[in-house]
Amino acid sequence: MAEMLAGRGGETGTPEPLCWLAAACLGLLCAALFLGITSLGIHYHRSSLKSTLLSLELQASQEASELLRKENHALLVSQVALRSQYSHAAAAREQAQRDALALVQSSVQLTHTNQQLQGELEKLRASATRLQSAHSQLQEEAGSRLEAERSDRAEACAQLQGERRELGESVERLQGEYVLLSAARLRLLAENVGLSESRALLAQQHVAMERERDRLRRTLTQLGHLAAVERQCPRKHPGTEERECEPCLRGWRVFSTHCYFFSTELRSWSSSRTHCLQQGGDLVVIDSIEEQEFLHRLTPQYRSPEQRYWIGLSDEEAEGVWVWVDGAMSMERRFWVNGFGGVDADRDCASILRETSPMKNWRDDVCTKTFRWICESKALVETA
Ligand SMILES: [Ca+2]
Ligand SMILES: [Ca+2]
Repeated sequence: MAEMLAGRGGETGTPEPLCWLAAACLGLLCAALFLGITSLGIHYHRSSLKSTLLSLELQASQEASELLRKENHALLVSQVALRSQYSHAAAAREQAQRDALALVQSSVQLTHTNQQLQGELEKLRASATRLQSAHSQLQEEAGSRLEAERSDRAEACAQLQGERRELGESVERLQGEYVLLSAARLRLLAENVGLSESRALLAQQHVAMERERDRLRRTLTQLGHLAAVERQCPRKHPGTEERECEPCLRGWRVFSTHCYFFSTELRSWSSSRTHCLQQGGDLVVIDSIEEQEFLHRLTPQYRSPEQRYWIGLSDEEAEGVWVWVDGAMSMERRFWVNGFGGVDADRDCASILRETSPMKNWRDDVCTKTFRWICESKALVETA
């Protein structure tokens, strides 16, 4: 353009400074325009850069916000977990405090127990010391005693050896005596056989004599009856056989169908029985409560313990087995005084004595003692 401007100035003959000025102004204007465009581009470029930076910052801010939100959530979760852990830790701390208190108490108790055990240990140590001392003393005593016993036994052994020799001699003597005794034993056995035969013979004689005794008693009873008839049945008229009988002998008491004699003399039990047999009766046999009461009524005047009446009851044959004179066993209707009538080898005969209770007045006594006695016989005739 400057060149164009310069051509036009040369052709027309216009002055050159104006051209140059116009060219300069144009140049300046172009330069200014170039600068404006350049600065505008730069400004645009800066604005673009700022926008980009802002966009990047915004994105970064959003990411940071998201990160913060996540961290916040994580922190909340951590807070909840920490609170739960704190609760557990608080409970554990309380349990630990209780355990610690219990441990303190246990420690105090253990300390007390330890002190007691320490005291007992001291006592045991003292006792052990005493025992050790006693043990040593006993060992010494035992040693001395053993020594003494050893010497005693040695002496005893020597003595026993001497006795053994003497015993040997005695054995020899005894063997000789044994031979003699064996011969004597054989002689005694032979004699024993002879004695056994004699005993059997005597037993047979005894049975025969008992039978003879019973026969004689029956004869005596019959004779008594005959004598009673003679005494109790006097003839109504002399020279005639017509008789009138009394139920009992004179001096006897009648009760029911029997007669009873109460003696005034004193005799032993067997002598009393002999008298009754001679009178045609026997010692009284009490075989009913009524008879017991009758006898009780007729013995009022004799209250002394020595004034008893023999009755026909004894355990001479077998101790403790009480048998009446008619052979009946006294198993029932026993009217013993308490403490009497048991087993007593010295007291084999029964007597009665008027006691407070009419049903308890029997006593056993020594048969050879002399008491009164009561005879009983059947009445010769029945009373109306
Ligand atoms: Ca009777
Ligand atoms: Ca007896």
